[in-house]
Amino acid sequence: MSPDTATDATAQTTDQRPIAVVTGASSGIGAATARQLAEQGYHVVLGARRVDRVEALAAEIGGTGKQLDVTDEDSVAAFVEGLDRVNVLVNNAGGAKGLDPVSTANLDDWRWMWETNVLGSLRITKALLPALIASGDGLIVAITSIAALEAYDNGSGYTSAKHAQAVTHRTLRYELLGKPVRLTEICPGMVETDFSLVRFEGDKERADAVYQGLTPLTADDVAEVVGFVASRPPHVNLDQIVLMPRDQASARRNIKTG
Ligand code: 8X3
Repeated sequence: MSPDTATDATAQTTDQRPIAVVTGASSGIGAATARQLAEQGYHVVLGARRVDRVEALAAEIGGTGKQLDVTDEDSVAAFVEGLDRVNVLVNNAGGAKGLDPVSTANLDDWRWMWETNVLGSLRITKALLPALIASGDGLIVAITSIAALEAYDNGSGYTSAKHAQAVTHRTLRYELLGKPVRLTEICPGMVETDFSLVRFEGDKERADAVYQGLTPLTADDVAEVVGFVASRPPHVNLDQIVLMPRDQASARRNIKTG
């Protein structure tokens, strides 16, 4: 097996490319980021629950695809097994479920949002932190959201989870001061991916309606920003980047809402 089609950790050790780990890499921003970083010369290790998808994409971009459920300790342990050398971690796995007011909040949806966005990012970060520090020039990118900066009606399960994920990430920025690891938070607004399809439990009509009447960002728009961040020299830390479509001015205001 050539290093370009490596599918196990053993093969990675013979591959001299820097290693980037991307979670939630089976679609959307995660998949686009994996492609972007591979183009920039990284051996990308892609993790997602849908292992067939990450294996297929890994084969295409000369990376490694592994099953990963960030909500499951054992899955995270198996995923990081053999990952002794890591230069970049992109915490992208996460998402939203539902749009319920606080008064009728669905606790199962809340649990899922907190488990994936907050604890999921925490699990992977903890597991890979020693390798990122040992790399001498590590980078952790958290894909949060403008929901990590603002509250909006009916979104509290997601906005609270994104705020918590972001604060954990920002705290780590302080805690790692003096260590060779950069930390960047990327806060996208409306990006047309399967984000809304997941939020609305597969209701395509409702999901499509979110992006109708305006031009949203694409997953590639966000991935290019991750690529820019990763290509900065070691002394440059881009702390927080907010990107929205021109048609959106905040989580609560876009050209449709006025
Ligand atoms: C997605 C952006 O505005 O739907 O993270 O919360 S928003």
